[in-house]
Amino acid sequence: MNKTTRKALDTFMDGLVKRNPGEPEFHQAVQEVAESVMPFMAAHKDYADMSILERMTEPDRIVIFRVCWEADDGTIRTNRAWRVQFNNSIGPYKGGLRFHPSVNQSVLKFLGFEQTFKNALTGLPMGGGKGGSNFDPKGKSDREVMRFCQSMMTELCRHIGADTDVPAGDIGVGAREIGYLFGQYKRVRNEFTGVLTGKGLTFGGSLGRTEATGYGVVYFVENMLQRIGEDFQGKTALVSGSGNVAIYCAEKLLQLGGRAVTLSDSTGFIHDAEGFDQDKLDFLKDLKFERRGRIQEYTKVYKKAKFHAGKRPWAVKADMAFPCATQNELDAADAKKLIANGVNVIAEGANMPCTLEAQHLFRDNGSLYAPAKASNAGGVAVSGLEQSQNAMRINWTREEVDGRLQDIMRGIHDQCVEHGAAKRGKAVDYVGGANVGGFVKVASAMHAYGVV
Ligand code: NDP
Ligand code: 2IT
Repeated sequence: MNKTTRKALDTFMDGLVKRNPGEPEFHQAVQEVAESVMPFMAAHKDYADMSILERMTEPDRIVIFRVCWEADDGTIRTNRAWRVQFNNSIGPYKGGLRFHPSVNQSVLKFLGFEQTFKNALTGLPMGGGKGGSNFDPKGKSDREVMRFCQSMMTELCRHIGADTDVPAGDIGVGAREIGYLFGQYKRVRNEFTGVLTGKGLTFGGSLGRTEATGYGVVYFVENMLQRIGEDFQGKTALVSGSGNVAIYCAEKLLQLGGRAVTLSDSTGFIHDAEGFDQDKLDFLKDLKFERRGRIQEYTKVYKKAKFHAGKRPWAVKADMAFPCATQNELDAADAKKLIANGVNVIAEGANMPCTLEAQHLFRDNGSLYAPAKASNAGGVAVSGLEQSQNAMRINWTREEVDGRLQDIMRGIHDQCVEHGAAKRGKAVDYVGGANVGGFVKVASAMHAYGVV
């Protein structure tokens, strides 16, 4: 980046930080995109003249509301919920709902901002949005979760719709929550439409949506490896998290000849040096998705595996790393350890799991580094396919959906290569490629609309 562009970037970021005080995650997500897009805009003056980046970093609107519900013991609880409708230039707002005590406006703005670029990369007509609540589903009964979801949807249903805004799952929101949310939408609006994705298979869900994010990450890396004449055979992987993304990432790695050797949750990580085979993954699916247990229980059954309380897996020796839990779970110290251990492939399953410093270390090192908005787009891509199936009132087979997912992930990979092409013997800049690829699509639509 030359001096003039660096100065323009700093001035832009100073303004953004002033306009959005106390939102560090949002600043971080914008900084990463601006680092890629400002040099591009220096060569494409019409985007700068139209203030596209300034407009793109201001959400269209944010709805904030109270959610009251009654706990099993009769006490009345109050949570806060949000829907950030970030940008609908290329389609209805689309993005998940997160239920976690750490949810706040900064987290949801970073997620909605990133979603806008990710959705554009899929090639499907989806804008960007995100929502959620500081509600903590852990330790709550099914009935409590149901009452919370019904109360939340009673308000949310005024702001969403199949052609307006289509939420889905994210941390803490899976099949159970989507069922309760969809049931309440249908009841209040008297409408059976594709207003949510990730639905159950008996009421409009798509085959393959549950697995799509984790499988998609591995398909993305398969493309990266193929480009340099490699594959997964015999490679080991550090995977963090043990939710929807992490478990299906480990499953697809296994199917393609690799092995995950770690998984984690908020209590610590497990290390199984032999790797997770299908029996072990089935045990983990039951433990985490049905019984909602803690990861340590795995080591009671598989006694050779070790549990490391309160730790993250990044110091374990392996070939690849797939952070699939949450934002900023891999920092500069972790990145240095990974590089020192020879881990050369880092693919983000979670959204923004690497700090900006960690990301810079990987890029400077020439690692094969896949940024979230490219590598975890498989989930929202199959959500887009679910919307199409709902609109046509048909269901595709698992093979049809999986084939389309593989095509979409290859398409995203190729856009990254196109816009982040290797220069002077350097590695492909997948971060720059994803940011510029997503930006160009949204920006050209905004340009066409004039000043709106
Ligand atoms: P789940 O709720 O299914 O699983 C989340 C996992 O991450 C759990 O193992 C959880 O542990 C762990 N985790 C969550 N928050 C923290 C935290 N603050 N510290 C440590 N561990 C934590 O969520 P998903 O698998 O759906 O989502 C994981 C990531 O992937 C998120 O960043 C999400 O935004 C992203 N993503 C999800 C998509 C999807 O389709 N579901 C699509 C694209 C991205 P514990 O159970 O102990 O809380
Ligand atoms: O971060 C994400 O892409 C998701 N949580 C999935 C969003 C969706 O609409 O399927």
